[in-house]
Amino acid sequence: MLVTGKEILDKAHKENYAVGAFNVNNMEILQAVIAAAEETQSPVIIQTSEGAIKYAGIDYLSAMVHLAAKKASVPVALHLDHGTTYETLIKCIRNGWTSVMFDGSHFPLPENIAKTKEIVKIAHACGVSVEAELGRLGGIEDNISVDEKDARLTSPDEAVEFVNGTGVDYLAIAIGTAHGKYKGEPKLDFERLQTIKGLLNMPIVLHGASGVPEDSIIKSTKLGVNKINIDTDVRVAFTEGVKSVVTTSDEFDPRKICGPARDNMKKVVMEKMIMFGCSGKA
Ligand code: TD4
Ligand code: ZN
Ligand code: CA
Repeated sequence: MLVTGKEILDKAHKENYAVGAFNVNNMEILQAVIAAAEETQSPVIIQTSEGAIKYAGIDYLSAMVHLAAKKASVPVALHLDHGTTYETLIKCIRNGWTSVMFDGSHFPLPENIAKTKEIVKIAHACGVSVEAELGRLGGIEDNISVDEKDARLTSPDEAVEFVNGTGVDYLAIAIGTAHGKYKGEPKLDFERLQTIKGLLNMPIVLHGASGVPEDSIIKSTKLGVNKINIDTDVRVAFTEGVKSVVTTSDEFDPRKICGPARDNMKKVVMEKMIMFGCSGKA
């Protein structure tokens, strides 16, 4: 069933576990994530970046995810990941997204607060939940590229000011993770996480979680992370699945190439759900 992000994450916050938010760009990824959620009885957040919307089309994504959610035996939220413009945010709200992220993390704090507050007003009037980000993650995505030297960990004082000033439902914080693949092993600032969670007492979001070692993930869920974004690890699972066919045969049936990729993604997503502590929480 389709639910809001807030419904899923308030429960996770209260019961102290994290829910996976997986980036979806096509039917196979969506089916893999939903199948993993059903098999582990996990609530799940399907998220689409602006790049995904550009690639697949907002109407296709909306129709696919609404169908998947309707058929699913677990709670499913449809979330916009790293929304940067009013245009995208309003379009997603109108197309049935139940959660949106406004990423104003590159603006100075007062501007980020003013813009986010406006989004919250509109989204909440439509029954849609809002995520925002404070601090800056390093790493590269299609629309977002942040040099390591510009990455900045979240200040606890600013986090309080930001949440009080905007009314967001959950906050993404920077504690040392980065988008994309890591060169070395990421070191997370758990003390900062603990401080922020204590001050805010609301759902906290961790971006860039692919490639973060299992013990760090488990520790961060214990300290109050409730939404964990995964993209790269699913991309890799897809590609490995495709390669396992195309490098070992002359196969040219897309179903026989994408099928194993879908199975491989499902396996990886199930592992994440169990690691995050959300299996059985549907
Ligand atoms: O927010 N995300 C996912 C970012 C996806 C960007 O997609 P585009 O290329 O379409 O812009 C995360 O926090 C996931 O980070 P990870 O390290 O798991 O990839
Ligand atoms: Zn992100
Ligand atoms: Ca990463």
